[in-house]
Amino acid sequence: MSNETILYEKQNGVAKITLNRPQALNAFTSEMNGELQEILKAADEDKKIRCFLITGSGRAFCAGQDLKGRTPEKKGSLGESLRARYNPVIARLRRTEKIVLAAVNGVAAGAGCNLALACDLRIASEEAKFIQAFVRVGLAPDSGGSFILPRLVGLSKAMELLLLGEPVDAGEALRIGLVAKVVSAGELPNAAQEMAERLAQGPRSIGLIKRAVNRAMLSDLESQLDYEAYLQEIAGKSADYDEGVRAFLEKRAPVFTGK
Ligand code: T3D
Repeated sequence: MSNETILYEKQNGVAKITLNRPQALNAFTSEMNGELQEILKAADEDKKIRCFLITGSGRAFCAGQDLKGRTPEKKGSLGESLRARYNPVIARLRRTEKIVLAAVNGVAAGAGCNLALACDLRIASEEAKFIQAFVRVGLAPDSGGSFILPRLVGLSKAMELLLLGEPVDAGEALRIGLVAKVVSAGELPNAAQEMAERLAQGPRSIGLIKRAVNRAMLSDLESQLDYEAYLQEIAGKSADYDEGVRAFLEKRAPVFTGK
């Protein structure tokens, strides 16, 4: 199966899913979210697949929501967008018993960062950067970031990353436990495929390990995803969000007013 915005390949029990809008750093459009949901469902139902490997085309992993579709005339309801387009993806990645590995090949920002964090493991290239970019455009965290990030790095570091929106490079990501391993950009595809195949060949219990940790750490995920959507609906109606998007598209720093 191969679509325009998502590429899909199967090899040795691994479903390799590549976000494929490199000209926009693999930012999400509705079409891309829809294709991703379809492909994840198909991979989840395929008994031969035991591991998902998610990566990006070109120089980025994923820059989150495509902000070109978020001007005041086009933005619509951000709460509805999250409930229909992002939350089902995050819930699927966590709830499948298949192990999900992200090969973070470049920048992962906003919902793109939280997509990577919702995976079970991350292997990063030296070029990778993780950015909780929401605050930079006047938004609150979504796609599970408010729930998963503090569980990965602790409350204090999570608040720092969410409130300041500064990039975390690959070395720092390894140090704070965001990623399992860092390799060179050239090594990433093989290193990630190798790790994915090892997971795909693991015992029946690896799915049970995931279920156990989900139950211990993530049992309220769905209600937090819904709460994030509620908060993003408020943020999406703010003047600061309109300014944040305008500033990004005009390639300048935003001037926020707190409104
Ligand atoms: O439904 C909803 O709206 C709610 C859900 C929200 C979830 C979210 O994800 S909100 C957060 C959205 N994402 C961001 O705020 C990140 C925006 N991007 C950036 O901050 C930067 O592009 C990066 C830090 C990711 C990378 O910077 P850099 O300097 O390496 O690249 P660049 O020059 O900024 O971007 C390269 C091109 O990609 C550029 O296009 P151009 O000028 O060459 O034609 C840029 O506009 C485009 N691009 C990057 N990110 C996005 C994007 N285009 C649309 N949307 C993007 N998110």
